[in-house]
Amino acid sequence: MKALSIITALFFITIGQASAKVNFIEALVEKYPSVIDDSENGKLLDCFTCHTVDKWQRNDFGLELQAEIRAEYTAQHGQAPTVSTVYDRDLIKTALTKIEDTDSDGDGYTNKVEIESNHCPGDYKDYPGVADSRTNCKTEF
Ligand SMILES: [Ca+2]
Ligand SMILES: [Ca+2]
Repeated sequence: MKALSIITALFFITIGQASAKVNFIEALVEKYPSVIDDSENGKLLDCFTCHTVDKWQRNDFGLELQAEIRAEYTAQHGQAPTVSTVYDRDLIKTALTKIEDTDSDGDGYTNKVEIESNHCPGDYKDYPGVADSRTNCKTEF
């Protein structure tokens, strides 16, 4: 019985992660259509735009986006989200707007400038003007 509970919990955690990824990527594309149009390889359409090599951890951009999403969710619903809350695309887009003039990774370029030029907003080593042949924003800090 305990094994079944663990399997069930893992199933819902996995579904939650997949939904979070899909919702984030859909929100990113809706807000910044250039991530597809200007991207040769879809570099930003991946978990590593917000997460580090260890996908359980967020990079600086992911942390700021998470904080804004939680703040916006709390403002809209009158209560803080739970661990299993799956956010809708509009909420994610609102949070993206709120942090687009921020330079999350401290490389001198705002998140909006980086995203619209196909550079990683959570990786200070990748910014406009730097050649980067990676196929995603995977970094090892
Ligand atoms: Ca930046
Ligand atoms: Ca950057």
